[in-house]
Amino acid sequence: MERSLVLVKPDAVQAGLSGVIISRLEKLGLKMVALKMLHMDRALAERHYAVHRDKPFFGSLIGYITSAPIVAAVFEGEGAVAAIREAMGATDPAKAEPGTIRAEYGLNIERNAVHGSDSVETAEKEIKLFFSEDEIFSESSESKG
Ligand code: IDP
Ligand code: MG
Repeated sequence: MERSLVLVKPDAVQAGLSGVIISRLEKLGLKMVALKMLHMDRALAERHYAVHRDKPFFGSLIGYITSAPIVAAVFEGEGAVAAIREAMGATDPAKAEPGTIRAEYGLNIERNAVHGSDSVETAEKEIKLFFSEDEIFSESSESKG
């Protein structure tokens, strides 16, 4: 089953929006199969955002994402990646569709409340950075009873 990694970013956790954001994703009909709060260290942040290493905003992004705890979750369901990207809205909250999570809760293009994997392949890699298989409670992997 398709999975996506979601991060509630430091600005949203600090603002008390973790529950609201998780709830909105659950209402898409996706199943939350993993959840944890953590404070990302530099090494994890640089691996998670490796694709942006050469961007001018990379240093600031790493500083921001490691500045305070985040909430990490895995959502599972058909079309999970695209459904979550649509619910999040565009990277820049100012350009995000009204009613999307970033339009409602994002502060600016960097502090934009939420991360969601951009493809099924990326999701698989990202999930491995944050969760071990025994922390993921999907029907396909739950045989412990
Ligand atoms: P995405 O999160 O919508 O996939 P990406 O382009 O992959 O957007 O960028 C990753 C993250 O880097 C964004 O969510 C945002 O926090 C930050 N970011 C992206 N573009 C900029 C920018 O132009 N200035 C500052 N931060 C940015
Ligand atoms: Mg991206």
